[in-house]
Amino acid sequence: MPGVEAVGAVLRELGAPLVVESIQLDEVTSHEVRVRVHASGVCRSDLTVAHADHGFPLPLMLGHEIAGTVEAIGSAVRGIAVGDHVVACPVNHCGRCARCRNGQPFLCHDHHATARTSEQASRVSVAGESVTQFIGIGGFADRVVLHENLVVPIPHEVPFDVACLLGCGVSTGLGAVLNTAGVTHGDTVVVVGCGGVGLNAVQGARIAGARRIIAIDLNDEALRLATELGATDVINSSYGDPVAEVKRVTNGLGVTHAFEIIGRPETLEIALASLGKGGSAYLVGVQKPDAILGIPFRHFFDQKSVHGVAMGSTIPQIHIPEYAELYLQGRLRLDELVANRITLAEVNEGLDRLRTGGVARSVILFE
Ligand code: PAD
Ligand code: ZN
Repeated sequence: MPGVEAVGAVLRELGAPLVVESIQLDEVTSHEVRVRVHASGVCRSDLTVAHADHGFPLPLMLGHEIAGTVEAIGSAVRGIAVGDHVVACPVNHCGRCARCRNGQPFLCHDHHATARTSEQASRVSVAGESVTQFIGIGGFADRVVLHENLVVPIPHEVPFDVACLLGCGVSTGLGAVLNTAGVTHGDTVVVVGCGGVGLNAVQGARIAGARRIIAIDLNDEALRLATELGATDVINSSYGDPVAEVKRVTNGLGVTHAFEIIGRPETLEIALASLGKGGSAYLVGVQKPDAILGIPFRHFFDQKSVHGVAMGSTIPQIHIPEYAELYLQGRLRLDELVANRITLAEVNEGLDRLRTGGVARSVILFE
């Protein structure tokens, strides 16, 4: 098979370090795009999937926050050209089903439509062995082939090392607040968990004009960044009862919207208990699919609700260019979110840093 040589970090065994090796990419088919990757963010979801079985066959190419330059396009690709600067967004969507046509590609009925079929050659392989691309991207590599629906052109002025964050961490955090919840001026917001995603929920609340933005975390550095990005109040929940503090700050009323961005029953409980009557909680954090949350019944007497959040209800082709524009205007802050710039060889250290409670992101830069 004629193809393209590349280098990527492959997960061969759950819990084991990723192995940097030569990979082979198949030629693009009609609806695919090949991207020369310049920057790839290391997200908590990569770490989660590297350590527990989430149903992705091994060997697996992790990574899904990429920015780069288009090198090749398939014959049917429209609106993306060779030389474009692009980011990838893992909202796998067919573009044709009722949900997609209704402006909800993040709920697509046929999200496998962006994958190759079992009759086709794998997009990525190592010495003839197929490698799974995590959520259709597999971005810990210097080149990727992916479906055009996951590729969004951005202005050349946005540097690659921050642009990569637009595809997942930024669009999930910002989108949960702006799109899923539709927070508006006058609303009061709690964000529980101010990491790579949560800090963007804080920024989303600032951009939406929320009256009060209360950031909760265990880590003072995360809370310092939250203040820089727009939190009006911060609470370190390791020092006391965060809910009592939220009630104090809101004159006993509780907030209108609370975002859980960790994925734990006890932090969802903080979010729900922080709400005032009729308030809405949004569960952004991810757990294994069969995990049980155990929500006390009392919350529902006050007409509180809990909503799931799929990728911040992002419509990639609409929202990502919007977020890039906000960045160029200085209204969306991205530079503060990148804590470390590393090489592909250091990918395991980047993942470890998430585990040991580091703040903000590591971004892999390619030559
Ligand atoms: P992160 O590790 O960068 O941030 C997590 C933050 O939570 C850190 O600042 C921690 O200090 C803080 N934290 C941890 N435990 C507690 C606690 N008990 N109380 C208070 N604070 C705590 O992760 P991230 O921001 O990259 O991702 C957050 C979650 O969002 C994670 O579960 C990830 O898988 C999920 C996610 N969801 C979607 C989606 O579409 N729903 C998309 C992308 C990521
Ligand atoms: Zn669809």
